[in-house]
Amino acid sequence: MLQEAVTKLGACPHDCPDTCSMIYTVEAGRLTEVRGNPDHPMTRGALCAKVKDFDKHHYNPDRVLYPMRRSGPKGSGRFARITWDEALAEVHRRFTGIIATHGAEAILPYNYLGNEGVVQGLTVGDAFFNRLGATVAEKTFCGSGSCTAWLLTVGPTNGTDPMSFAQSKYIVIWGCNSVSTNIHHWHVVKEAQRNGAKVVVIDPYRSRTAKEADWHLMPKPGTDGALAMAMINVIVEEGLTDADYVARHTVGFEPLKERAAAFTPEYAETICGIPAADIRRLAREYATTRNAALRPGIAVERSAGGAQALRAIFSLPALTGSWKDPGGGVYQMPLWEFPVHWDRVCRPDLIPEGTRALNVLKLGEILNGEAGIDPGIHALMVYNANPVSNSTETEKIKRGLAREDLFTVVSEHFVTDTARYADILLPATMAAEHDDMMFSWGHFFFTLNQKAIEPPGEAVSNAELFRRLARTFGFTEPQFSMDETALMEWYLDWDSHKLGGIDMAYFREHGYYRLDIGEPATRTPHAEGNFPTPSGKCEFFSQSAIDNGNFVAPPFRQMYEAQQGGEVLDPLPGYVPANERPETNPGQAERYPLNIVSPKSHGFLNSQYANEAHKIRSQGEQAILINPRDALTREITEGSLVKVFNDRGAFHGQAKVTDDVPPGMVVASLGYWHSLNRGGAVNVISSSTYGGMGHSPTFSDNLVQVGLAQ
Ligand SMILES: Nc1nc2c(c(=O)[nH]1)N[C@H]1C(S)=C(S)[C@@H](COP(=O)(O)OP(=O)(O)OC[C@H]3O[C@@H](n4cnc5c(=O)[nH]c(N)nc54)[C@H](O)[C@@H]3O)O[C@H]1N2
Ligand SMILES: Nc1nc2c(c(=O)[nH]1)N[C@H]1C(S)=C(S)[C@@H](COP(=O)(O)OP(=O)(O)OC[C@H]3O[C@@H](n4cnc5c(=O)[nH]c(N)nc54)[C@H](O)[C@@H]3O)O[C@H]1N2
Ligand code: SF4
Ligand SMILES: [Mo]
Repeated sequence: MLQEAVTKLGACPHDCPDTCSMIYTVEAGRLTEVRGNPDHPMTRGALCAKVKDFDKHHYNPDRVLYPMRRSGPKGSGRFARITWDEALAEVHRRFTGIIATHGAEAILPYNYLGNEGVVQGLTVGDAFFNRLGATVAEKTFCGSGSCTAWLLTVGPTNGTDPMSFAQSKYIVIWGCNSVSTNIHHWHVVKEAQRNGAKVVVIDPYRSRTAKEADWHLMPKPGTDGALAMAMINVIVEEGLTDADYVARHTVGFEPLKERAAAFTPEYAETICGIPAADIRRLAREYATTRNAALRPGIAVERSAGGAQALRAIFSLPALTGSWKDPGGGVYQMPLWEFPVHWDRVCRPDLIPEGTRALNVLKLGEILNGEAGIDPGIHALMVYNANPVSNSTETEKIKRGLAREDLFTVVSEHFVTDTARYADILLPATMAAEHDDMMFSWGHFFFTLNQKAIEPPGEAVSNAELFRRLARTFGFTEPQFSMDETALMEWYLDWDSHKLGGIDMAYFREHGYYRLDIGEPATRTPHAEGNFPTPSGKCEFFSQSAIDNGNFVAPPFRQMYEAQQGGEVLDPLPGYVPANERPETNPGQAERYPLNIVSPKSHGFLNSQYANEAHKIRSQGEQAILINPRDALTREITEGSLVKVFNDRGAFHGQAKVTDDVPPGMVVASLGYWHSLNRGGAVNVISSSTYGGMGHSPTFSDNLVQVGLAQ
């Protein structure tokens, strides 16, 4: 007899602002289709190009299905199957040996957002590693500088609802490629555009999103601070501020005005390259159009001055009073108001007093002993992450991972560039094979992901992996034996008014719930100030920047109170020159004259899917976008195999000679695997230097040279 197809409501597990609600179809125990949920107001029934055949991803024959032990040299990717008991016993034996000799801090967890769920995501191993006494990993790949800037200026508020952009009449998308990276918000922007909104994109190259804008402005990478300060200059000089709003709901207008006085559009033009007349026009249009919204992306923070630029950007709507309008204000990362007991998830109370934290953007230095740490790292456990693709100075990471005395455990779906170095490789489930609860950084919905099929082989969820590890180490805290549903029940703050009295049964029936924090069409959270800052106002001038100094906000260093980093910060927004630009670093630019920007690809999700032939076919091989002028002087023509390099490393790609990129800059998208690409991938050239705040990365602040490959 034919079995009926059954459906389950799920959620996309990816590190993507859209957090789509999905419908899994299962026939005879097999996942046969994954669709976007038509009822969900952001998903609107459609998944992106990456995930629309998600069922096939689950059945990829290359998946890691069993625990394995390395059987070839490190990096060879050769493994032999073992049992779970053997794998766990070996991890136990090696970890306890290392703890006995070097102390528990010699063990470093490295994880990020391969999966983004409250249960299976960024924080899944924290309680276990805290209990073990391991080094606390600080993980600031994405949004950390921006969040520090946000908290200093407006505090932990969700800000503008991305759905409120339907009401906007002027939209500035700043360093964000929404068409590829936030497609479900782009639909809202398009709707506003059809209703007469002007869409402005600020991006150093003509991205897919820039091509669809009404107006595209091209600052040099890492110079947004000058542009934003010049906008403030024009708004103040031309009397375009909302004086009443400024007087009642802001702190530090006078010193900001004084700081901005130097940033005439003419001066800013010399820094960012945008004509002064355009800067004036942008400032005037933004300040004088009601319902003007800002959407800064993740890329703005990726330079020495990125976070300071963002503080200037976040100051704009308080200067003009656009927080008063539905579809005004700023959509940054609206994750602050999800009612989750993060202290229960991460268990900071289990961290032994005095345990050090290390930032894993510096993994190469850490593993090679350059970071001057004692004890050095003798064991590394990687899960939800692929540092060889996504971290910085990745040649150095590979050298570190090749150390014979380093014990490396990796939990993965595939034998990634990182997994190739594992001593013990463990099989992980994909989304349809486990339960999870997703918060979002691109809308206000909690979304339940329900297990729809049994995992293949011996794959286990991350939560189950840490249950098994905790049992092996004899840890008895109750959460180490709670199943996924019990964890969700315990983690969510069901008493919060934002959950409106619903329960798990509601989620199982409906799949998602919109937080009770106002309706998108009318919502104006800061019309009357109400900024959750120390002063209760929008802080142009931040006393805490002086008093408390730099800090890494949650969630980047576990989800508990912000960590103070010590260095005193500038109390005002401003322009800080990039580390690596021809004007600021002429010595380096002599050898490496081109700035490189490495945004997200359209077809991959960070490094995920970049091992699947059909996805590579639609995305194309690694391309290096270069201006015809820079190509000509290097005898590069369309399709030439080129080498991109600096002192940190070299990788190859195919030249795409195009006016989409201005002279002096090249673009190479993130995600390609070293093992499948000729000679490395883009992060071999990325510096591990922090950006200005929150220990953000500097992926947009690197100089390289490009030449024909030999
Ligand atoms: N298709 C796809 N979608 C994704 C992802 C993916 O890998 N693929 N990854 C997800 C993740 S983890 C994230 S964080 C988001 C990120 O999504 P976005 O915020 O869109 O970030 P990026 O794609 O890195 O960069 C966006 C744009 O910023 C520009 N840019 C780079 N440097 C600068 C600068 O200094 N100033 C300005 N003004 N612009 C600059 C780049 O040219 C690029 O076009 O996307 C998520 N969505
Ligand atoms: N040059 C450059 N570098 C960048 C960026 C850039 O724009 N330019 N972007 C940065 C940003 S914004 C981010 S967010 C980071 C992303 O860095 P990562 O979080 O490392 O990125 P992903 O490639 O999405 O995921 C890593 C791995 O997690 C695995 N995984 C997925 N789900 C699970 C699971 O449930 N369990 C386990 N055990 N594993 C799982 C996947 O198979 C994948 O190999 O990269 C950063 N690096
Ligand atoms: S990757 Fe983003 S856009 Fe694509 S299905 Fe997942 S949440 Fe939706
Ligand atoms: Mo990210």
